[in-house]
Amino acid sequence: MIHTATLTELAEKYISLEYQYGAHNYHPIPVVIEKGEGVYLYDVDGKKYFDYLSGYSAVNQGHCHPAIIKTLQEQSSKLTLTSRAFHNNLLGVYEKYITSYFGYDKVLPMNTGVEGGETAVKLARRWGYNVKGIPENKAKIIFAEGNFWGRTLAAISASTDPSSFKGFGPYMPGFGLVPYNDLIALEKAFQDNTVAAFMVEPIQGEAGVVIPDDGYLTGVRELCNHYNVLFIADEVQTGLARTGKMLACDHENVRPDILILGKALSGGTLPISAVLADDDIMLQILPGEHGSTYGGNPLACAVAMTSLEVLKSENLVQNAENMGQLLRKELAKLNSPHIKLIRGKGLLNAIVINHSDPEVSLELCIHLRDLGLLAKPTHGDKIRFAPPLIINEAQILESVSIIGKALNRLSI
Ligand code: IF1
Repeated sequence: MIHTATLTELAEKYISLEYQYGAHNYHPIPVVIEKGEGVYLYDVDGKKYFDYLSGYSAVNQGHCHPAIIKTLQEQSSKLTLTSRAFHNNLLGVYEKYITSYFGYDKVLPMNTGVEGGETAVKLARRWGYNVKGIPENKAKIIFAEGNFWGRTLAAISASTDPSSFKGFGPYMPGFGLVPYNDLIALEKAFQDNTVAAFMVEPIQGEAGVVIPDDGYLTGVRELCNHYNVLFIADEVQTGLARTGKMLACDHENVRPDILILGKALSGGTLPISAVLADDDIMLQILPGEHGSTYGGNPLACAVAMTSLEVLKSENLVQNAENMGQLLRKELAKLNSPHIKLIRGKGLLNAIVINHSDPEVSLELCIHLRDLGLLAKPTHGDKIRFAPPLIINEAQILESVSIIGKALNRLSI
């Protein structure tokens, strides 16, 4: 039994509306948020919390960042959508900005992270047929076990998590799997010359912040070069300063052939994703062969440029690195018998607790909530700690004090 604070009538009212009128496709932590500002969230009763999920790394710049909101307000009162049937005065400016920001020839703008993944898979297949010479409809894309790149039928066809794919078959053909962090298995898979690409997260977020061995990404790059296979990096969650580098691939200075970004590309204000590649890949898709209603809309272009600018102007890469090191050091100093493992890079961290029963990690998150910090378990015994990258030293120390108190409240 979890002995925790009960919800107020007001909070219960909002939750019951969701239960009555909304699909039951989530099981949220019982808290009702009304306001976000920087590293803090406020519930409908005015209680303040540290946000240690950051919208799954969509809010790297902090909630309602003033500069991003200013851009959002100004552009949204001027022009929000032209569709791609017409040009506008922001798309080309944004495309130049983001391609020089990350060093690629071109960008294909989409909306959600999973649309970015779908776009990358389509680009890889088309490149496989037109450039690598793979027979029509025979292209294979390899993924790593434990991957997560979204909820579409293609994305779940690559999944090894039954809660993602079970009961939604039949699945996308031409997808293969190798163990994560295993270069021998990857090279074996590449013996098949119908393989067009390998799509991988540089750190697996949903799997519980699984960090591959040093040299893994370098090995992926070398094998992809050797076997003429495209390296697709899914940096939807790990990108944009989250891991203490602008891209997680930068930890090994490897350059993927196709880069997928999302989430914090808008600072948590609206869905914006982007797929970057050089001309030999990007120009395989011809006019009218791919796109979306909102992809590259002028509001998204304006917001994305400000969101990217904030990462640099507020030095969030370095802050994520410094505060991440401090967070892991202070968590270790707790010496809690409940903590089995602390792992992470930058401010993408997780603790693995010493209890396999998912009820225990949920109980811990409820105690954290009562003490003023919001976090969520992933895959049973892991709890992700990923605050906005603007967090400062005093806030880290206060957070760890809360985490220590919550661990001491565990009833086992
Ligand atoms: C949910 C998880 C995280 C992602 C990576 C692509 C996407 C995601 C590495 C797709 C999205 C989100 C989805 C969201 C919760 C969250 C999540 F728990 F589902 F797995 F972060 F780990 N690549 N991740 O992490 O991006 O289409 O959602 O914009 O489905 O509840 P999206």
